[in-house]
Formats: sequence, structure tokens, C-alpha cells
Amino acid sequence: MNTSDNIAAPASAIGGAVTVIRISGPDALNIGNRVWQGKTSLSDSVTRKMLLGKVGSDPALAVYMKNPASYTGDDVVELQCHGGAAAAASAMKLLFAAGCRLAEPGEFTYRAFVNGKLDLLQAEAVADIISSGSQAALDLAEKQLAGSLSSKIEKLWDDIAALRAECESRLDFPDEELDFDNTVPEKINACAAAIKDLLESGSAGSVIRDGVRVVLAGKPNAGKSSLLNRILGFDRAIVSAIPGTTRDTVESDAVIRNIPVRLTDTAGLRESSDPVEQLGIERSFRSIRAGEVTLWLLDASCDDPVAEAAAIDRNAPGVIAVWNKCDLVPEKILPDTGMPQVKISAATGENLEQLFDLFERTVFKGERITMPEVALNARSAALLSQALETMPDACTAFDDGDFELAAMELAVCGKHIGEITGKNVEPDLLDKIFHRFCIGK
Ligand SMILES: Nc1nc2c(ncn2[C@@H]2O[C@H](COP(=O)(O)OP(=O)(O)OP(=O)(O)O)[C@@H](O)[C@H]2O)c(=O)[nH]1
Ligand SMILES: [Mg+2]
Repeated sequence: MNTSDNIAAPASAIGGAVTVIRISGPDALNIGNRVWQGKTSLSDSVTRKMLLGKVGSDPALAVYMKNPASYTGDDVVELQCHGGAAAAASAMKLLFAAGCRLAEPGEFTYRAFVNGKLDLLQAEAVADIISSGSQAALDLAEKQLAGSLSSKIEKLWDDIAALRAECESRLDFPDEELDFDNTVPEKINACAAAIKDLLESGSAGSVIRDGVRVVLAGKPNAGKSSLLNRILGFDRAIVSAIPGTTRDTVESDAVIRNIPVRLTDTAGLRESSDPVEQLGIERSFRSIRAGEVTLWLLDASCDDPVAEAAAIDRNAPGVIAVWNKCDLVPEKILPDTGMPQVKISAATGENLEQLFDLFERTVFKGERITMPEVALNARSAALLSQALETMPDACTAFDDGDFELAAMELAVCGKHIGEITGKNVEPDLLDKIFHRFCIGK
């Protein structure tokens, strides 16, 4: 992406009451003044001051932010025009005539990155904030934007650079009686432990950020749709006493214990000669395979609970056996399914919190239920894992007195770590990252 020309795009969603149009580039001030006219023109003396004027014949507010104190680090002018597609289009037309081109998706944030306003982790957090599906996800993304993860990665990078320098100094001055640091292997191990810790808490964080696909499965009439509606708090799916009510999969988003979830209610599993029901059941199996947690509904009031439990597909991902309709048989002793299990009533909501406890434990693999501090995306997690792989070899090489090899391993390690914040990164990858953004960000 070219970073030296002038770009513009609506920064707010079209359709709201006000459209914010952002202009960024070396000539943003002149372009702003060409398109917007007010009593006082935009200039260095009115930075960050909202001025009333007009864009074309329409009233519009304008604000000038002088570089480097702007979102992109370039000169930026933002116009607030009437909402609606027509007003935005006519303002954009004037801007194109005044010398701007339309910004590509994520291009403002890309410029912020190039101008050193944000590192790559913070830029990714900008996209995460927009797509946050829960308050916890938003909190995590905001922490990341504020630099919570960047500072941990920077510290690692500095520590590894220092260790590498320590190895190299032994190469440069092999015969000198220098005060060498003999704790290098311990320090490498400490870095490895820090990486492992980040990977672990970061994967819990990514659950919060990316959400979890939860599938409601089981025999017809077990109460899958009733549970879906109960979790959502409204009647999303049809519930009836006729087995085989749900045909197509029904998807809905919810938040359980601060974890964004995509719930999929499925057609009840049974042998069926009805071709439409068969198609629905095929979809159920596909959904189960694509999910991360399976709430396997079992009818506690049925005549043969052992057979009911035997029908659970134990290979389904993250199975929780959910004995439903316990309101009908409160005293009944139910068989152990061998899976995490809970007794509930979708009809009354009884024991839903216990189900959510189990869900949380399944999602966080039974370990940490406290809110994670950071969330790692796949890119950062892969780079951290690659960095971690170099550390045992670096340690062994150091112990063997092969300081050259140790330094080399640590250099590779540092390269991976540096890539996380974007210290060293391929342009293709940057394109990929920033194209995830919407236009105007
Ligand atoms: N007493 C009681 N009835 C329930 C409970 N959950 C569901 N039901 C009833 O069981 C019947 C079937 O419920 P659904 O939620 O439609 O069951 P389903 O698993 O979605 O069924 P299919 O869509 O046919 O696969 C309905 O009459 C519900 O009212 C419960 O916890 N207690
Ligand atoms: Mg149903």
C-alpha cells in the first residue's frame, strides 16, 4: 500500500444519523479546505477544534488533526456530514475531485502502523474491538490496544536480544577475562517458561475473543430447542411435543459466562425414512463435527435412561451429557454416562448455572476460570510456538560451549518474536492482516 498519497473514506457505518469522513495524507489540510468551507478555515491554529461550515451546500462539522498527533500519524481531517448514503457519496465525490483516493480496508490503521503509532498487535486489536462479541472480548481487545500484550512481547524480545548479545560477546572476546554471565541457560529457560505461560493464558483469551461453537444434539424431543430458547431468553426455535420438530439447523449468538457462543440447535438424531428429516439429520452430524462443545441432551424422564446414555457419540467434540426434563422425575437416579454430566430442566431453568459451570470448565479445559489477561490469535500463537522450539537447542548449544550456535538459535527466536509486534514482517502478511479490516478503519 502506498503511504504517501491522500486517502479518504467514510469512517462510520452508512445509515446512521451522522457520517464521519476521514481524510489522511500529506495534503489532507488543503484537501479539507477545498471541500469544506467555514468562517474560519482549517489551519494549524485550529487543530482538534470542531468547526461548523459546509461541504457543498450541506452543513458539516470539520476537525483538523496535525501530524503526528492523529490516528494515522499523518495530517488528518475528519468531516461530520449528514447521515445517509447520498450525503456520504456526494462528500466523497468532492474529495475525489480534490485529490483523494478511496482508502482501502484497514488503510488508516496500516498508516498508523507504518508511522509507528501502533505495533502490529495493537493494530490487530483495532479489528478485534470492532468484532468483539461480548464485554469480556471488548475488554481484552482494549487492553491489547493499550499495549498489554505488546509490552510482554517487547520484554521477551529485549531479554532474548540480551541473551544473544551475551553469547556473541563470548565469540568476540574468547580469550579475555570478562565478567561473563553464567546464568544464560537459566535465563533462556525463564524466557521459555514465559512463552509457555503466554501461550496458555493466550489460548484461554482467544476463547473469549473468538467465541465457541456450541451444538445442541440428541434424540428427537430431548428438549434441544427448549434449551436453546432458555439460554437465549426468547423463543428462537419451535418447540413441540411432536418428535422431529426441528428440521434445519437453527443458529443463534449468545454470551455464556462472558464467553461469546454461537449456538446451533439441530434436528433430533434417529433413523428416519422421511427424506427431508434425513437431510436435517445429516446437517446435525455436520454441525456436531464442526462444533467445539456438544451439549448432548438426554431425556431423564424416558423409560430406558441406560439406552438413552448409550446413544451419546463419545467422539463428538467437548461432550457434556445434559439430562433434561428433571422437573418430571426429580428423584430419579440416572446412570453415569462417563462424560461430564448435569441434570437440568429446560422447562423451568433449574440447574442451568451448573450446566454453565461445566461448560466453562470444558471450554477452559478445566484449568483457569479467571479472566485471561491476553488473547492470542493464530498468527501470534504460531510465532510464539516457533520461538519456543528454538530454546532447548539454544540452551544445549550454550552448555556445550557452542556460543555461535546458541546465538544463531536465539537470533531465530528473536526473529519470530519480533514478527509478532511487526518489527520484522513481510509486506504480503501485512496486506493480509489489514485487509481483514473494514473500509474507514
Ligand atoms: N417437562 C419438561 N418438558 C420439556 C422440557 N424440555 C422440553 N420439554 C418438552 O419436550 C417436548 C420437546 O421439546 P423440544 O425442545 O421441541 O425438543 P427437541 O429436542 O428440540 O426435539 P426435536 O426438534 O424434535 O428434535 C416439548 O413438548 C417440550 O415442551 C423440560 O425440561 N421439562
Ligand atoms: Mg427441536
